Amino acid sequence: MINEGVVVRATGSWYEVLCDGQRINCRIRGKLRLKGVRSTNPVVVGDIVKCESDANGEWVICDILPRRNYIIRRASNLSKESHIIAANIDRAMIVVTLIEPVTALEFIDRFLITCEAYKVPATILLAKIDLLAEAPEAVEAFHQTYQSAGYEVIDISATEGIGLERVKELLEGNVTLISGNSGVGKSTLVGKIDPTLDIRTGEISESFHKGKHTTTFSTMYPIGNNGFIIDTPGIKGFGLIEIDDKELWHYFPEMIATAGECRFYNCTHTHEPGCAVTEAVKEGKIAFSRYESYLKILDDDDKYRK
Ligand SMILES: Nc1nc2c(ncn2[C@@H]2O[C@H](COP(=O)(O)OP(=O)(O)OP(=O)(O)O)[C@@H](O)[C@H]2O)c(=O)[nH]1
Ligand SMILES: [Mg+2]
Ligand SMILES: [Zn+2]
Repeated sequence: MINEGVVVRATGSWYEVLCDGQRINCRIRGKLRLKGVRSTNPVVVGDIVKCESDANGEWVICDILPRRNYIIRRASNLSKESHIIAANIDRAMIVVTLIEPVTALEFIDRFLITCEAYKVPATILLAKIDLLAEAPEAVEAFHQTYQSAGYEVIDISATEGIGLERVKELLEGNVTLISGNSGVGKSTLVGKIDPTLDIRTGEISESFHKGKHTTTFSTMYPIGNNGFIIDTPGIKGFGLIEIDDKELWHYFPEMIATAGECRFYNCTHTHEPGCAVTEAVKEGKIAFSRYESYLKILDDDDKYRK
Protein backbone atom coordinates (compact mmCIF):
# COMPACT_ATOMS: atom_id res chain seq x y z
CA MET A 1 0.00 0.00 0.00
CA ILE A 2 1.30 3.45 -0.94
CA ASN A 3 0.19 6.70 0.69
CA GLU A 4 1.01 10.29 -0.11
CA GLY A 5 1.29 12.91 2.58
CA VAL A 6 3.18 15.84 4.05
CA VAL A 7 6.07 15.50 6.49
CA VAL A 8 5.02 17.27 9.70
CA ARG A 9 7.92 16.26 11.93
CA ALA A 10 11.47 15.30 11.10
CA THR A 11 13.91 14.03 13.71
CA GLY A 12 16.57 12.67 11.41
CA SER A 13 15.86 9.06 12.29
CA TRP A 14 12.09 8.99 11.89
CA TYR A 15 9.49 11.16 10.24
CA GLU A 16 5.84 11.82 10.97
CA VAL A 17 3.78 12.01 7.79
CA LEU A 18 0.23 13.36 7.69
CA CYS A 19 -1.80 11.30 5.16
CA ASP A 20 -5.56 11.97 4.87
CA GLY A 21 -5.76 13.19 8.44
CA GLN A 22 -3.83 10.19 9.75
CA ARG A 23 -0.33 10.46 11.26
CA ILE A 24 2.12 7.75 10.22
CA ASN A 25 5.61 7.27 11.66
CA CYS A 26 8.05 6.41 8.90
CA ARG A 27 11.71 5.71 8.40
CA ILE A 28 13.48 6.43 5.15
CA ARG A 29 14.98 4.08 2.64
CA GLY A 30 18.77 4.16 2.57
CA LYS A 31 18.95 4.98 -1.12
CA LEU A 32 16.79 8.10 -0.73
CA ARG A 33 19.73 9.67 1.06
CA LEU A 34 21.77 9.59 -2.11
CA LYS A 35 19.36 11.44 -4.36
CA GLY A 36 19.14 15.15 -5.07
CA VAL A 37 20.63 18.06 -3.13
CA ARG A 38 23.57 17.17 -0.94
CA SER A 39 22.18 17.97 2.41
CA THR A 40 22.47 16.80 5.99
CA ASN A 41 18.74 16.17 5.97
CA PRO A 42 17.32 14.42 2.89
CA VAL A 43 13.68 14.64 4.00
CA VAL A 44 12.45 17.86 5.59
CA VAL A 45 9.27 19.24 7.12
CA GLY A 46 6.94 20.36 4.36
CA ASP A 47 8.08 17.69 1.94
CA ILE A 48 5.35 15.84 0.09
CA VAL A 49 6.33 12.20 0.20
CA LYS A 50 5.12 8.77 -0.78
CA CYS A 51 5.33 6.12 1.88
CA GLU A 52 4.68 2.44 1.78
CA SER A 53 4.29 -0.26 4.40
CA ASP A 54 6.40 -3.38 4.23
CA ALA A 55 5.42 -6.94 5.12
CA ASN A 56 5.87 -6.23 8.84
CA GLY A 57 3.57 -3.23 8.66
CA GLU A 58 6.50 -0.79 9.06
CA TRP A 59 6.28 2.38 7.01
CA VAL A 60 9.08 3.80 4.91
CA ILE A 61 9.28 6.96 2.83
CA CYS A 62 10.02 5.74 -0.69
CA ASP A 63 9.80 8.96 -2.73
CA ILE A 64 9.93 12.74 -2.32
CA LEU A 65 7.88 14.82 -4.74
CA PRO A 66 9.63 17.81 -6.39
CA ARG A 67 9.89 20.78 -4.01
CA ARG A 68 8.11 24.00 -4.98
CA ASN A 69 10.70 25.90 -2.93
CA TYR A 70 12.82 25.53 0.17
CA ILE A 71 15.01 27.49 2.56
CA ILE A 72 18.57 26.23 2.63
CA ARG A 73 21.70 27.29 4.49
CA ARG A 74 25.22 26.01 4.97
CA ALA A 75 25.14 23.97 8.14
CA SER A 76 28.45 25.25 9.56
CA ASN A 77 31.57 26.96 8.29
CA LEU A 78 33.54 23.73 8.53
CA SER A 79 31.21 21.59 6.53
CA LYS A 80 30.38 21.76 2.84
CA GLU A 81 27.02 20.26 3.60
CA SER A 82 23.80 22.14 3.49
CA HIS A 83 20.81 22.02 5.75
CA ILE A 84 17.30 22.53 4.39
CA ILE A 85 15.14 24.23 7.01
CA ALA A 86 11.77 23.49 5.37
CA ALA A 87 10.21 22.94 1.95
CA ASN A 88 7.04 23.98 0.10
CA ILE A 89 6.29 27.06 2.17
CA ASP A 90 4.11 30.10 1.41
CA ARG A 91 5.86 32.51 3.75
CA ALA A 92 8.87 32.71 6.05
CA MET A 93 8.66 34.68 9.27
CA ILE A 94 12.02 35.53 10.73
CA VAL A 95 11.75 36.21 14.44
CA VAL A 96 14.38 38.70 15.63
CA THR A 97 15.18 40.45 18.90
CA LEU A 98 17.22 43.56 19.66
CA ILE A 99 18.02 42.29 23.17
CA GLU A 100 17.87 38.96 25.05
CA PRO A 101 19.34 37.76 22.68
CA VAL A 102 20.71 40.24 20.12
CA THR A 103 20.06 39.11 16.54
CA ALA A 104 22.88 40.17 14.19
CA LEU A 105 21.66 42.31 11.28
CA GLU A 106 23.86 40.36 8.89
CA PHE A 107 22.11 37.17 9.99
CA ILE A 108 18.74 38.76 9.14
CA ASP A 109 20.06 39.92 5.78
CA ARG A 110 21.42 36.50 4.89
CA PHE A 111 18.09 34.92 5.74
CA LEU A 112 16.20 37.49 3.64
CA ILE A 113 18.58 37.01 0.69
CA THR A 114 17.79 33.30 0.72
CA CYS A 115 14.05 34.01 0.83
CA GLU A 116 14.40 36.31 -2.18
CA ALA A 117 16.52 33.78 -4.07
CA TYR A 118 13.93 31.05 -3.55
CA LYS A 119 10.96 33.41 -4.01
CA VAL A 120 9.54 32.91 -0.53
CA PRO A 121 7.73 36.02 0.81
CA ALA A 122 9.37 37.09 4.06
CA THR A 123 8.01 38.94 7.07
CA ILE A 124 10.08 40.15 10.02
CA LEU A 125 8.70 39.75 13.53
CA LEU A 126 10.44 42.12 15.94
CA ALA A 127 9.88 40.07 19.08
CA LYS A 128 9.93 40.78 22.83
CA ILE A 129 8.81 44.32 22.09
CA ASP A 130 7.78 44.52 25.77
CA LEU A 131 11.51 44.72 26.61
CA LEU A 132 12.02 47.71 24.33
CA ALA A 133 9.74 50.29 25.95
CA GLU A 134 12.82 52.34 26.91
CA ALA A 135 14.35 52.18 23.42
CA PRO A 136 11.84 53.63 20.95
CA GLU A 137 14.66 55.04 18.76
CA ALA A 138 16.20 51.59 18.26
CA VAL A 139 12.80 50.18 17.31
CA GLU A 140 12.18 53.05 14.91
CA ALA A 141 15.62 52.65 13.30
CA PHE A 142 15.03 48.93 12.82
CA HIS A 143 11.67 49.57 11.15
CA GLN A 144 13.22 52.19 8.93
CA THR A 145 15.98 49.81 7.78
CA TYR A 146 13.71 46.97 6.79
CA GLN A 147 10.60 48.83 5.71
CA SER A 148 12.68 50.92 3.30
CA ALA A 149 13.99 47.61 1.95
CA GLY A 150 10.38 46.55 1.30
CA TYR A 151 9.67 44.19 4.19
CA GLU A 152 6.79 44.24 6.61
CA VAL A 153 8.04 44.46 10.20
CA ILE A 154 5.56 43.45 12.90
CA ASP A 155 6.28 44.32 16.53
CA ILE A 156 5.22 41.43 18.71
CA SER A 157 5.28 40.33 22.29
CA ALA A 158 4.14 36.75 22.72
CA THR A 159 4.04 37.10 26.49
CA GLU A 160 2.03 40.35 26.42
CA GLY A 161 -0.12 39.37 23.44
CA ILE A 162 1.00 42.27 21.24
CA GLY A 163 0.92 42.10 17.44
CA LEU A 164 -0.55 38.62 17.24
CA GLU A 165 -3.67 39.56 15.24
CA ARG A 166 -1.61 40.64 12.23
CA VAL A 167 0.50 37.49 12.50
CA LYS A 168 -2.65 35.32 12.57
CA GLU A 169 -3.99 37.12 9.49
CA LEU A 170 -0.84 36.20 7.55
CA LEU A 171 -0.97 32.60 8.76
CA GLU A 172 -4.50 31.98 7.48
CA GLY A 173 -4.54 29.48 4.62
CA ASN A 174 -0.74 29.38 4.34
CA VAL A 175 2.18 27.17 5.26
CA THR A 176 4.41 29.47 7.32
CA LEU A 177 7.96 28.84 8.45
CA ILE A 178 9.06 30.37 11.76
CA SER A 179 12.82 30.72 11.97
CA GLY A 180 15.49 32.70 13.85
CA ASN A 181 18.19 32.43 16.52
CA SER A 182 17.68 30.34 19.63
CA GLY A 183 15.78 32.05 22.44
CA VAL A 184 14.03 34.75 20.39
CA GLY A 185 10.64 33.29 21.33
CA LYS A 186 9.59 31.23 18.30
CA SER A 187 7.98 28.43 20.30
CA THR A 188 6.41 30.86 22.77
CA LEU A 189 4.78 32.60 19.79
CA VAL A 190 3.48 29.36 18.27
CA GLY A 191 2.10 28.29 21.67
CA LYS A 192 0.39 31.67 22.10
CA ILE A 193 -1.22 31.51 18.67
CA ASP A 194 -2.68 28.11 19.46
CA PRO A 195 -2.76 27.52 23.22
CA THR A 196 -4.07 23.98 22.72
CA LEU A 197 -0.65 22.96 21.36
CA ASP A 198 1.73 21.48 23.88
CA ILE A 199 4.99 23.25 23.08
CA ARG A 200 8.13 23.34 25.15
CA THR A 201 9.85 26.70 25.58
CA GLY A 202 13.18 27.52 27.15
CA GLU A 203 15.03 30.10 29.12
CA ILE A 204 17.73 32.53 28.15
CA SER A 205 21.09 31.77 29.76
CA GLU A 206 21.86 34.42 32.37
CA SER A 207 25.55 34.66 31.62
CA PHE A 208 25.48 34.54 27.80
CA HIS A 209 22.11 36.16 27.08
CA LYS A 210 21.53 33.49 24.46
CA GLY A 211 18.90 30.84 23.95
CA LYS A 212 19.53 27.27 25.01
CA HIS A 213 18.32 25.43 21.90
CA THR A 214 15.15 24.19 23.50
CA THR A 215 13.39 23.10 20.30
CA THR A 216 15.34 20.22 18.79
CA PHE A 217 13.16 19.08 15.88
CA SER A 218 11.16 20.97 13.28
CA THR A 219 7.43 20.43 13.60
CA MET A 220 4.51 21.59 11.48
CA TYR A 221 1.25 22.33 13.34
CA PRO A 222 -2.21 22.94 11.83
CA ILE A 223 -3.25 26.50 12.64
CA GLY A 224 -6.52 28.44 12.17
CA ASN A 225 -8.96 27.13 9.58
CA ASN A 226 -6.62 26.12 6.86
CA GLY A 227 -3.03 26.97 7.71
CA PHE A 228 0.12 25.34 8.99
CA ILE A 229 2.93 26.79 11.05
CA ILE A 230 6.42 25.27 11.28
CA ASP A 231 8.33 25.75 14.54
CA THR A 232 12.05 25.11 14.05
CA PRO A 233 15.14 24.79 16.22
CA GLY A 234 17.06 28.05 16.63
CA ILE A 235 19.95 28.49 14.21
CA LYS A 236 23.26 30.22 14.86
CA GLY A 237 24.79 31.02 11.51
CA PHE A 238 23.30 31.36 8.09
CA GLY A 239 25.77 30.38 5.37
CA LEU A 240 24.56 31.20 1.89
CA ILE A 241 24.47 28.47 -0.71
CA GLU A 242 24.10 28.51 -4.50
CA ILE A 243 24.17 32.32 -4.60
CA ASP A 244 26.54 33.88 -7.07
CA ASP A 245 28.42 37.12 -6.24
CA LYS A 246 27.25 38.63 -9.52
CA GLU A 247 23.61 38.04 -8.63
CA LEU A 248 23.82 38.91 -4.97
CA TRP A 249 22.37 42.41 -5.33
CA HIS A 250 19.30 40.99 -7.10
CA TYR A 251 18.25 39.67 -3.70
CA PHE A 252 18.14 43.12 -2.11
CA PRO A 253 14.74 44.54 -3.17
CA GLU A 254 15.86 48.12 -2.49
CA MET A 255 18.89 47.69 -4.76
CA ILE A 256 16.70 46.23 -7.52
CA ALA A 257 14.48 49.31 -7.24
CA THR A 258 17.48 51.66 -7.54
CA ALA A 259 19.99 49.97 -9.85
CA GLY A 260 18.15 50.97 -13.02
CA GLU A 261 19.61 54.45 -12.53
CA CYS A 262 23.24 53.27 -12.39
CA ARG A 263 25.44 54.61 -15.22
CA PHE A 264 26.72 51.16 -16.17
CA TYR A 265 24.35 48.32 -16.90
CA ASN A 266 26.80 45.87 -15.33
CA CYS A 267 27.40 47.99 -12.23
CA THR A 268 28.37 45.93 -9.19
CA HIS A 269 27.45 48.83 -6.86
CA THR A 270 30.85 48.77 -5.21
CA HIS A 271 33.30 51.23 -6.84
CA GLU A 272 31.70 52.42 -10.10
CA PRO A 273 31.15 56.11 -10.85
CA GLY A 274 27.52 57.06 -11.36
CA CYS A 275 26.27 54.24 -9.14
CA ALA A 276 22.74 55.04 -7.98
CA VAL A 277 22.92 52.45 -5.21
CA THR A 278 25.95 53.96 -3.45
CA GLU A 279 24.33 57.38 -3.94
CA ALA A 280 21.12 56.14 -2.26
CA VAL A 281 23.21 54.77 0.63
CA LYS A 282 24.87 58.20 1.05
CA GLU A 283 21.47 59.88 1.06
CA GLY A 284 20.18 57.40 3.63
CA LYS A 285 17.52 56.01 1.26
CA ILE A 286 19.15 52.59 1.46
CA ALA A 287 20.13 51.58 5.00
CA PHE A 288 23.86 51.52 5.57
CA SER A 289 23.67 48.22 7.48
CA ARG A 290 22.01 46.54 4.48
CA TYR A 291 24.69 47.83 2.12
CA GLU A 292 27.35 46.77 4.62
CA SER A 293 25.92 43.23 4.64
CA TYR A 294 26.07 43.26 0.83
CA LEU A 295 29.77 44.18 0.86
CA LYS A 296 30.64 41.73 3.62
CA ILE A 297 28.95 38.84 1.86
CA LEU A 298 30.67 39.72 -1.43
CA ASP A 299 33.95 39.72 0.42
CA ASP A 300 33.33 36.45 2.14
CA ASP A 301 34.47 33.58 -0.08
CA ASP A 302 32.95 30.97 2.07
CA LYS A 303 29.64 32.80 2.28
CA TYR A 304 29.46 31.77 5.92
CA ARG A 305 29.08 34.18 8.73
CA LYS A 306 27.02 34.48 11.86
N1 LIG B 1 9.98 39.39 27.62
C1 LIG B 1 9.61 38.46 26.73
N2 LIG B 1 10.12 37.23 26.79
C2 LIG B 1 9.71 36.33 25.87
C3 LIG B 1 8.77 36.64 24.87
N3 LIG B 1 8.58 35.55 24.10
C4 LIG B 1 9.37 34.58 24.61
N4 LIG B 1 10.06 35.04 25.69
C5 LIG B 1 11.00 34.28 26.52
O1 LIG B 1 12.14 33.93 25.78
C6 LIG B 1 12.64 32.65 26.20
C7 LIG B 1 12.86 31.75 25.01
O2 LIG B 1 11.61 31.45 24.41
P1 LIG B 1 11.40 30.22 23.39
O3 LIG B 1 10.03 30.37 22.85
O4 LIG B 1 11.78 28.93 24.00
O5 LIG B 1 12.49 30.59 22.26
P2 LIG B 1 12.77 29.80 20.87
O6 LIG B 1 13.00 30.85 19.84
O7 LIG B 1 11.72 28.81 20.61
O8 LIG B 1 14.17 29.08 21.22
P3 LIG B 1 14.79 27.71 20.57
O9 LIG B 1 13.74 26.65 20.62
O10 LIG B 1 15.96 27.42 21.46
O11 LIG B 1 15.22 28.05 19.19
C8 LIG B 1 11.63 32.13 27.22
O12 LIG B 1 12.15 32.38 28.51
C9 LIG B 1 10.39 32.94 26.94
O13 LIG B 1 9.58 33.09 28.07
C10 LIG B 1 8.22 37.96 24.85
O14 LIG B 1 7.38 38.33 24.03
N5 LIG B 1 8.69 38.83 25.80
MG1 LIG C 1 11.77 26.78 20.31
ZN1 LIG D 1 25.41 50.69 -9.14
